[in-house]
Amino acid sequence: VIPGWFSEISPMWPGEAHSLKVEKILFQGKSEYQDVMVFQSATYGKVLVLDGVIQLTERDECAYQEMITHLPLCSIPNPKKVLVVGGGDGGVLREVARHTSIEHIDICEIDKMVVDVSKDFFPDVAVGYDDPRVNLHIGDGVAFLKAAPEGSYDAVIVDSSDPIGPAQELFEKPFFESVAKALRPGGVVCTQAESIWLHMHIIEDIVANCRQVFKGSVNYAWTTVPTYPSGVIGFMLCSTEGPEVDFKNPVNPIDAIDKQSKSVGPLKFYNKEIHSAAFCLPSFAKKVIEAK
Ligand code: AAT
Repeated sequence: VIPGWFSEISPMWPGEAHSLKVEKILFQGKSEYQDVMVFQSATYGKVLVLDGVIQLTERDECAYQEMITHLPLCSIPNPKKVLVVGGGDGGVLREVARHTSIEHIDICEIDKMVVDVSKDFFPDVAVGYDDPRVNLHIGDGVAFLKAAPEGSYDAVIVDSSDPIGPAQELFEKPFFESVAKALRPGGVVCTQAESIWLHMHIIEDIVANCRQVFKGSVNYAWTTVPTYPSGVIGFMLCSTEGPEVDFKNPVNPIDAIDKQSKSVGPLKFYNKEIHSAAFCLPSFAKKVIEAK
């Protein structure tokens, strides 16, 4: 550990630790679920850390939040009702709210401290909560989905932390089964699905489970986020049986929508070329993911 630097050390990426120079620690607390910290970094703006793991930085959050949201929502026509699991910082809400077709947004975040801290320190991210279509539920996403009415959502976005701690069950088959039940026929799910460089074994399990649970299409996409471990992060995109979803060729272009979003400024990362490109996999990953 280098004095004055934050190093991201975890058994999920043994033998490596990305470091950021700390200018000032702005918040440190312990919630019922995890350690919560916010610091001002020298080069990535403010940083939100849970249990020692970086959740977002002001500089690169756009890459993650825009991709995890618009990959699913631009793949279906007229999404109206969306559920976000996790994502307490509000960044995914900000992105969902760009879609004018949306009528109702539920969010189920387990940790109220994440919501409060984000509103205090990350106003450009937590701005997502200002949208009147948003309904915040504080609780476990697993229980929320079990109790959700069948066939009610067009899309579920699982913006979850890593599978150590409160998010563990969000990576397991029973959870995917309740997601499938909560979606309408031809509805879509996008879940945070870790790094092809570090977690091929986790990805392999997720893909195998999803192929059993989701009878429509099952795809893996990825993007670059410099402050996430190995600098990349992936998403599992699946659809339920019903109207076919071709994730690689978006049917709901964002360009027209983006011009209407006045309050949050234009998209910084997502566009239609990068949408399709996100599904191109390096050969080593293709071999594992497409063989399943
Ligand atoms: N958008 C920022 C990125 C995140 S946030 C993940 C959120 O999931 C956290 O706020 C955490 O409190 C919440 N969470 C964890 N478990 C649950 C649960 N069971 N139900 C509801 N919410 C939950 C993800 C960062 C990815 C990091 C990559 N290394």
